[in-house]
Amino acid sequence: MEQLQNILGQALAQFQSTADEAELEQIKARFLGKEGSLTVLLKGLGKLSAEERPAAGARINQTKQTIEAALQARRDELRQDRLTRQLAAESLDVTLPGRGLASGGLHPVTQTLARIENLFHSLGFAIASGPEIEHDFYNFTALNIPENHPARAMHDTFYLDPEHVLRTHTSPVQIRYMESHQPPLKIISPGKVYRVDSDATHSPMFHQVEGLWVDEQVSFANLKGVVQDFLQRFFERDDLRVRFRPSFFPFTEPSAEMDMSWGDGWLEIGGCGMVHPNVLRHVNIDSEKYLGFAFGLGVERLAMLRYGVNDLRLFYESDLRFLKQFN
Ligand code: 2NM
Repeated sequence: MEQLQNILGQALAQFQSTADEAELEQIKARFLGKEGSLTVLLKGLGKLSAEERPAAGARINQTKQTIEAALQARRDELRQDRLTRQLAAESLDVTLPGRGLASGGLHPVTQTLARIENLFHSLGFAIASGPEIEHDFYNFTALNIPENHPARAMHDTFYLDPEHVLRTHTSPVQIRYMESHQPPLKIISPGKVYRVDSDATHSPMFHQVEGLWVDEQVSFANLKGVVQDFLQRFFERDDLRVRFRPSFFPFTEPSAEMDMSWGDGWLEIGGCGMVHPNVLRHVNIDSEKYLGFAFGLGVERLAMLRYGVNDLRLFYESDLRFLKQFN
């Protein structure tokens, strides 16, 4: 009896003495393991007399059950403590303010392109696009630019091979469109173009929008009206004036350069003309029945004027301090 009381007291005390779950299992072995003190007592029952044995066995088993219950209680306690600590360590304060996401914005040239497309669309023009790598035929030959024309020279044009170039204007889009559509047709072709040129006012890649209207009865007067209407809407100025100076392009005849009033002077804004009959012939449009006008505008130029940007290169330096102003 005394020994049992001792073992029980030690077991209860030692279970309480540790806060470590693995160590608790080692302590358990001291009492209930193969060599444990209670196990040894149970094995010793055989030495007792037949009369003493049942009562002693019952007491030992009772003690064993008490120890096992205490062990399980301590296990549960330690496990609960561990979970409580873990929950505290992993808790999140869902009321903290978020980190915030910086929102991006459209590049000023992209915004300008969208504005140009919207305005021409409202004037009845469809939007056409095409490849930036072009065959010599679409970029030059079909546009009545002869074999030895200076615009074909290496210093103006990025050649990929003797027959393929980075398009130097978006006119090839219009050639392709005229090949696959019958008049009347009324399109603009906005997009990237490439020329071997780089300084404060020239970028090797820039954007153009070209317009084309082919029908039985279109005149230079219509051209002037469309361009003036567009520019007045683009700059939101009813008093904006447009002036046309005689010029030369291989693909138009007659041809003109366009200026618009700006402050108390004039600014060159693009070129235009009546589509040359040779161009119409290249795309199998009857040049006796149809005629058309075409014009080209520089998108960066329009963006610089609209936003008051004085250096073209700012558009392509990816300086966020500059770009953020357009959000
Ligand atoms: C310009 C100036 C004048 C033009 C001509 C054509 C086409 F394909 F119809 F022949 N598209 N664009 C043209 C005419 C472009 O840009 C300064």
